[in-house]
Amino acid sequence: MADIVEDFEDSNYAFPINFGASGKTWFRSTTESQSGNYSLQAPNTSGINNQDFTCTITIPPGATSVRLWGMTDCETADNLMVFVGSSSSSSFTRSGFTPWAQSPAIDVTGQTQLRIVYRKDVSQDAGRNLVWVDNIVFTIPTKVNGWGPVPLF
Ligand SMILES: [Ca+2]
Ligand SMILES: [Ca+2]
Ligand SMILES: [Ca+2]
Repeated sequence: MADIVEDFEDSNYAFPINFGASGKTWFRSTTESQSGNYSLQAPNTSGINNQDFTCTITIPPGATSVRLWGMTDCETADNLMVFVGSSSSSSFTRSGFTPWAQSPAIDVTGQTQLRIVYRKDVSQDAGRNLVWVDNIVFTIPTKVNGWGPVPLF
């Protein structure tokens, strides 16, 4: 197994990250962190409702699973969600006030995009109205006979 890790402790990223639409982008923040000093924080969306704020990650070629940590301090009707590829079903959802928790291993086999979304419902903010992600770890399997990473394409 080989792991590709992003802990957001510097601005060099282990895989391409699109932080979102201009003006309301996710960003590196020291407000909260699962480890170290930095995490990935959703944009300030106070007063903004009925909208998704999306950070799109390019999945490293050959990766078969990903795990990440999430924390939320927002309204219970607003959600931190993680979507694989074009799926509309979230693989990891947190809402309300929840301390740091690690996602299960999420299957990303054959997929190229992972979307991290702060989804605001139709009304109301609560708490700090923020969500965070830290320590994103993609796993790339290696063959047991030592032939190296399994080619996907
Ligand atoms: Ca960190
Ligand atoms: Ca880094
Ligand atoms: Ca809301």
